[in-house]
Amino acid sequence: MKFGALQRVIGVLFLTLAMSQPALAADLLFGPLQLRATVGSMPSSAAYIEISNHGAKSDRLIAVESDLARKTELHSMTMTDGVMNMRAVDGGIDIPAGARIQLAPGGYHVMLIGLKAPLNIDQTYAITLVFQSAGKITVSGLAKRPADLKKAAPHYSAMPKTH
Ligand SMILES: [Cu+2]
Repeated sequence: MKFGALQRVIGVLFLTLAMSQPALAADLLFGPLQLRATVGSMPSSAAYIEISNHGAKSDRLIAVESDLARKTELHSMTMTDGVMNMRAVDGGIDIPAGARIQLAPGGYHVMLIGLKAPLNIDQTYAITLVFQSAGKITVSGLAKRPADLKKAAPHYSAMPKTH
């Protein structure tokens, strides 16, 4: 009887292993891609997206590619003594199992440097996200006015209650 139970466990393990490979990409869920529409001949712009990892294993956003600009980089933005600092992310952004990362104005963003053409309001553009485990995933979304871009949501769980 014990042996039978073990066999069943092994059977389930094999099934899990067989299914885990194609299911990897589906473990990542994406919010809408948003791009900052350009004004005049702005040389660069940014793109934003929310990524949730519903899988059992952590993944990492290691790079971003696009045909929209000469260079596409993953950037972070931090405030130091009231000064905004923007820099290329070194080594990518970790997305632990069950976690969600937000690329949004004021934080992580996809930097499009040397745009080949303007990004027009309400037009659709695509970028390719490169993940360590899930590989390349192309997402598309609309360019929006800066005022219409979704801001980074506060981390409610980490925020102390006020009043
Ligand atoms: Cu940037």
